[in-house]
Amino acid sequence: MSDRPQNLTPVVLVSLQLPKQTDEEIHDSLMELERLASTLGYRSVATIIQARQSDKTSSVLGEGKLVELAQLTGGTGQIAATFQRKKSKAAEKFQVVKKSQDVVVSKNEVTPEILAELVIFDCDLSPSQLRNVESAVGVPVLDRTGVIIEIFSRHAKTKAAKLQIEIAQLNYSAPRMRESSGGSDRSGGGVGAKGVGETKGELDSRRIKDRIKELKSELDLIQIEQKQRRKRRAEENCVALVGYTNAGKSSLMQVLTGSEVLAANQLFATLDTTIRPLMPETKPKILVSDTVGFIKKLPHDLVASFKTTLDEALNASILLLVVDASDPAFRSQLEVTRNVLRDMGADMIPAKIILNKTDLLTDEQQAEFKKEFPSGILISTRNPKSITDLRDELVAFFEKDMIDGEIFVKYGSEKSIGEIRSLMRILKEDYDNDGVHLKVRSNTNDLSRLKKKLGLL
Ligand SMILES: Nc1nc2c(ncn2[C@@H]2O[C@H](COP(=O)(O)OP(=O)(O)OP(=O)(O)O)[C@@H](O)[C@H]2O)c(=O)[nH]1
Ligand SMILES: [Mg+2]
Repeated sequence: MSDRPQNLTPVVLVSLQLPKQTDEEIHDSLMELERLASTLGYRSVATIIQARQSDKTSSVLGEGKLVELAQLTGGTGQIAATFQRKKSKAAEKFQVVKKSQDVVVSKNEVTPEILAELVIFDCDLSPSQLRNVESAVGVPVLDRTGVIIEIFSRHAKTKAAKLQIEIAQLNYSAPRMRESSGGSDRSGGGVGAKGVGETKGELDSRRIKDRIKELKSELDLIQIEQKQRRKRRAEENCVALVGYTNAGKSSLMQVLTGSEVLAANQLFATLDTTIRPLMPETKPKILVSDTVGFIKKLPHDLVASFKTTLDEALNASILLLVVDASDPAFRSQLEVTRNVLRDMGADMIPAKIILNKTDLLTDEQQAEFKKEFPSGILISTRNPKSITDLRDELVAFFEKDMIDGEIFVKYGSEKSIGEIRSLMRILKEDYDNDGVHLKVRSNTNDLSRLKKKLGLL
């Protein structure tokens, strides 16, 4: 932990180990939570794991553990009957000013010289659990969904992504607001304000509902446009890059297409689908799409947004399932990817497993993975030869459904040559007195359509 920037907000990570969960699952999940937290600029200074029969108790943790946690944050350790969530802007945004001294607190070691300013649970908490724990620890508490939604909201760039995240955020915060605003403050009604007998909580929730409706109809409009664009592309050859977050999809997109998409060592760097032609360009053109990454325990509301964005991938003729083969948890990450694709009905599309980041693997590991994934392709986006080989495989994939044919274009019909060049690969061209004889490799459909057009059929 010593090589981390020291100006990051110190946080405590908390995990519950339920009866069916193995130590390894808990460990991997906590490692991932730590990466999610660091994507938001937080630094984990302590981790607490407690074995529990259930995650549904009102205090989440046992009494003793709650006190232990509170010692790391400077809280009382007691659940207060009346607790108001901190109203400060900083607390709302989960950003708290950093304190001066810096001592790393390791697991279960209570050294409260530096107090954690935020607590993150690696599970989802109900609004009342969240409030109870906050009252005991005295600092804001986030759950896994809260963290992921926050990352999405910071990374959303396009209008559609922003709308989707705002809907997810409102759905997430609505029940929490109802809890904190209490049941009193009943109103007799007023101009444009609360309805008769409506409490402040009910008013807030009505406003939220209205806003969600508004956002959804805006989103619908955008999605109609997207669908039309997708329809136009349906005829084209498409490869979709899909996989767990941070697997290297955007990096692969960059090297396959020469485009400048954002690749970063962050979780959920990409939230929108980008489509670019494979470079050097092929005939017919092959389009590559980069998509949003997957993660375990994806919040419900985000699953919906994901699916719309991922619909793009459903159009593809082939999926490249990109995995970070240097991550010890990559097998379970691949499983998550496959499950999401199955849920979306995309498991019928031909798929190839791409084991990325071979530069971080030993020769023995590479040999082992080749055996384990005989049809997998090992690459490193940093090794140009492996990328050229992958590109050749893709071209071969699309060419295997093509046929060779001959087309004769009379002088005077040269306009068709442009269309032929854009759709087909020209293997040979011979000119004679009447026109040009072309030998082409093409889709069956394109070939017969053009032949009909030229009166050759
Ligand atoms: N060592 C190594 N690092 C790589 C390789 N490919 C990608 N990376 C790094 O892995 C990190 C994640 O890469 P991205 O391309 O952003 O991953 P992504 O799958 O698009 O991630 P999301 O957009 O979050 O879903 C970046 O820091 C990359 O530089 C590789 O072959 N070797
Ligand atoms: Mg990406």
